[in-house]
Amino acid sequence: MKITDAKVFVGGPGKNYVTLKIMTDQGVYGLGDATLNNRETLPAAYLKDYLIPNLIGRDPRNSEDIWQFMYRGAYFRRGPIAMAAFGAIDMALWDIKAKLAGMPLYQLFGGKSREGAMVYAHATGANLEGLMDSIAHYVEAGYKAVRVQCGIPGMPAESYGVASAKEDHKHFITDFSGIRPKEEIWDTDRYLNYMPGALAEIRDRFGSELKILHDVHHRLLPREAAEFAKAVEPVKLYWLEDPTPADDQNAIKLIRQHSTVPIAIGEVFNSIWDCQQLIEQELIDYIRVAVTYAGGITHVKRIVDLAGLHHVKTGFHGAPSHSPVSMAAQAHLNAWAPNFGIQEYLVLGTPECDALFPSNHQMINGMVIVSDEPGLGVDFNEEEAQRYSYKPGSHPVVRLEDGTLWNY
Ligand code: KDG
Ligand code: MG
Repeated sequence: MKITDAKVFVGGPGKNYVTLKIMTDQGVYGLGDATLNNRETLPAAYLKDYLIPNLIGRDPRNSEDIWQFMYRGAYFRRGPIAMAAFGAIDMALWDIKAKLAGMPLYQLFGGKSREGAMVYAHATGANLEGLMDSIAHYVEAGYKAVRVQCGIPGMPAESYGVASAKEDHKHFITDFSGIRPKEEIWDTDRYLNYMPGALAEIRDRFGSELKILHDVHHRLLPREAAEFAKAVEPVKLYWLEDPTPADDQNAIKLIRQHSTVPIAIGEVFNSIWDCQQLIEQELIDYIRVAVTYAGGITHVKRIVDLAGLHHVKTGFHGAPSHSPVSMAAQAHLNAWAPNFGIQEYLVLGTPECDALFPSNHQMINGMVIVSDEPGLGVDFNEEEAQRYSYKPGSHPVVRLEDGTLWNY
């Protein structure tokens, strides 16, 4: 069996999904997602210029050897661009393998460990009142877990995870007016003064059952994060995400020494080596990697197994930049993983997205029910894809009030 061709498409409804399709001499094809948010053309170029020419003629069933060839063969290892490109190829090869076996992908990992995988939605408000409405919206829709972000009094409205108006419970990261980023202002003191009380009010309003998550989005210094984690301990968060930038992983020790709040980190990690210290030293409770940026199923499965040895559960990244292809790959891992925790879930099933990526994965009452079709269980409509093309866009950047550049 041989790989005969592979194509890369960049575009999508309001997105720049990077979709890979690998064709074989037996008519079976596989799909992968290499969408690296706001840098989409780079993994696409890596795929087109270096990887696809090296795939033609190889046996697609040898996914491990192909993974090692891409990783070890590159010499310059790791990095989100390369790992996103490897990830797409790896997903497509597992898709082909499971289609050949005539089984849903989770069967190749060891079958299902659960019937449905709990997800969390993003509730958001320009202020606390708006956030309360947004949480109520998701609770009524059946979600058991909700991430909560709101505007901070005295801080400019535009901030990570915060809806600028009552935008149907949504917030947007990418600005498609061009590649020059918008700037947002961050004020740590205002955040530290306001957010613990706001979280306590949310807990009071919604009671003890709701799983409440909160994303600090890398904004605090270690001591500030420890203060915050201590202050929010009575709220019993499901998790506190990215309290500090995880470049300095020792910093998490300080937070651990001061608080038992569960910590979730890893959405910007792209290799098991990024995760190793936090997992082995048991400094986190949830690992947030995504199959898209972390080398695909082959590599993420290794991370999940390492995490399992240290009581760390999964909480895969599922921001709206992930296409239904990588979300399907994660749905299969979530169905299998013995140490599954929760899945971030924002593929908001628009008719345009469903037409581009038809699939039978379902979301019922805040749970993803994995498709039983052979392979990843998601298809790609190439005719629909012709409607879309790459749109330049960017993440905002963040500055402190005095102009100092800060962590987005
Ligand atoms: O592209 C950046 C986003 O993926 C990130 O900001 C989303 O923090 C995020 C989250 O938790 O979904
Ligand atoms: Mg996050």
